[in-house]
Amino acid sequence: MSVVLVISSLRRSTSVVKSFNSFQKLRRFTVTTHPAMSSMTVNDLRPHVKEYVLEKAELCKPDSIYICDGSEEEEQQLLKLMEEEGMIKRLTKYENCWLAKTDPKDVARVESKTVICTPNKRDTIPIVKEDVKGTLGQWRSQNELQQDFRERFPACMKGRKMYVIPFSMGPVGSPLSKIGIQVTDSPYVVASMRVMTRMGGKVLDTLGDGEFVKCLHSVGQPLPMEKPPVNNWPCNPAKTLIAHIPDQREICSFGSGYGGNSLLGKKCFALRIASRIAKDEGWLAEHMLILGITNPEGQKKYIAAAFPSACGKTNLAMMNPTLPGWKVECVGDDIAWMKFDSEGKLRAINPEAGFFGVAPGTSMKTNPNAMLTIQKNTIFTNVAETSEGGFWWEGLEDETPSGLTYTSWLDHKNWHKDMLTDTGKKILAAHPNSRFCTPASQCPTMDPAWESSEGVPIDAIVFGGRRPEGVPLVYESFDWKHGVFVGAAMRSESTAAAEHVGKVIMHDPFAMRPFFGYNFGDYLGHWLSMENHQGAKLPKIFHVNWFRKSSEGKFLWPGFGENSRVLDWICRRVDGEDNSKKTPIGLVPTKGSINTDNLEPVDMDAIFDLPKEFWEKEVQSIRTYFDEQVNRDLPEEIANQLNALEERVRNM
Ligand code: TSX
Ligand code: MN
Repeated sequence: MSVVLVISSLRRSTSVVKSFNSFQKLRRFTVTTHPAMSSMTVNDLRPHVKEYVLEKAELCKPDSIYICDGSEEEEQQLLKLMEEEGMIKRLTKYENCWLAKTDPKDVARVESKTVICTPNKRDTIPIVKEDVKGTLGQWRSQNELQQDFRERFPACMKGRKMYVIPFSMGPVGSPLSKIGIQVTDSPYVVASMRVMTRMGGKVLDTLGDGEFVKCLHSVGQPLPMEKPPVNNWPCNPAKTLIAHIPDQREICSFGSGYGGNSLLGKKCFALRIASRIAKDEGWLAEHMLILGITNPEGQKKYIAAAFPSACGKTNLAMMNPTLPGWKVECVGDDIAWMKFDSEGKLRAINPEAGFFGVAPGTSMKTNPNAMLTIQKNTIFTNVAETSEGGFWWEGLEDETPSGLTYTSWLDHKNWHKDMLTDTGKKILAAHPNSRFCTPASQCPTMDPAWESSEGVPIDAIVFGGRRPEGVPLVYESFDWKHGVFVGAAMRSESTAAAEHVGKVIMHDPFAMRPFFGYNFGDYLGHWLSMENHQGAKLPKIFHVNWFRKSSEGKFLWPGFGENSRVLDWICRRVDGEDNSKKTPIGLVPTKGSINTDNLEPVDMDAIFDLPKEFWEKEVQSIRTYFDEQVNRDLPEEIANQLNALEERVRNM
């Protein structure tokens, strides 16, 4: 029967499901409520929600079903329960802060096990060139996915409680928001979803009989387990699978409890499924921070910016500008949903309610506002702990009192920075992908409009990358089409996955490479089509690079709060100031138009130098990438943009 249900969930028709008497199904589960917790039962759910929940309960066979109300008391009960089970531990130095340590096999998103299922492969990914491995997502056929599900979900929640999480991505009731229902057998996921989304009964009221994104999650370890879980973190790495069925607005995730794989509102819904919904409905779901910036005259603008990992996106979103009289406020640090309003202005919301940020590198020096945010009500994952009951990670060396001892994320007691493994490798205190999960409302610089239901008006879109060579501090695209090309051609330095390989400059178009919900060629077509929107007043598009290095290998730009000098120039471009000059790659600041008052000496000539040989190679790399990965799905307009760039570089 479970198999039938899985199959039915893959087809549009739900008649098979509907033929079951939902009362009969309901009888098989204890529908109890925890004392002092939600009093809602499955019977209180609207028919279409109840049907989804019971379908998944019938499949996964949990011992009981619990409907989350999102209350403070519920959160406390769950945290207490996890503490008793040894899954989390209180960080006693702070108020309501917790530390979870995962099974070391479950520490990151797993791209190789993330798939999208559509009737045709080409709906999901471009047809790659012969003998090339595609890197723009992974397609799974309906038949294969049915088989995958049959091997995973039946009875996977035996002995566990199934939690039902009604959640809103975006302010509850906003016309830009969307609702999801996640069922999960992980209390860690419930507690984290309460931080990251708006969760609870109010969402169900707003949903009414409307559509919701279906989210199924299981850690994939029915009870009793054959072996006890590592770190009291049940998961099933061998069978991990994160599957998206965009036609059905459905996500099914198995085997991993780690954030990106299990907090389904974030990457799975707000980026992959939402980008597909956005294409269908004529808006944009992007991997972008949103910030508000006010100049000394009190004029405010909003900027949306896309950066690949390790570029300091959260740091920029929460930045304190060094330019006197300027103010930066945070709307969001990861995802932007953007839609034209009736005036043709692009308006953005942050669909999230919290920050799930990388911990290492975060400090009072790099991001004081993040440090202030995480002092209470925060769930930490895979960080180290101090003898004071505080958190610790690489990057906090200069900000910790002496005389403390440390326990590493892997439970090395008396950890110290010179500890080595048997094979001579450095032992880190915190996992490099360790996280804080913290309410956005606690950030001291949240924008007054961060929860506005109409969204904030976007004046500029910024793309960026970590580019040690050749790419100037900032440039503006000639027009919208060129701007879309700049997004498509994004690259960034990252540590290669393979060992012994140094740093490589990876292509990461729109910082969306792991998150496209449909064919990247069609995505480019959708971006290009924004120009045809009736009365569209499109934002200007820029590219920035905080990471250019001198020939001696030193960073040329001080970065962090000094980046406000670049944002100032961008704001004046938006206001139409004549402060740019044309180059082969775009419009760059005229000499002296970037405010360098009271800035340490900086080699502006080096920061804006455009070496011809570098750009010849860059054009080649972009061409090879487009040929291999996007192939015939590359819109002609983008191919034309590349040819035009090549021609301009030839004449440099
Ligand atoms: O986040 C960063 N930003 C954006 C800040 C708003 N980082 C950290 C990146 C890792 C996530 C940066 N690192 C930035 C930056 O603008 N720039 C750099 C490079 C850099 C690092 C250190 C110094 C200067 C530049 N200087 C000293 O350490 C003294
Ligand atoms: Mn992200």
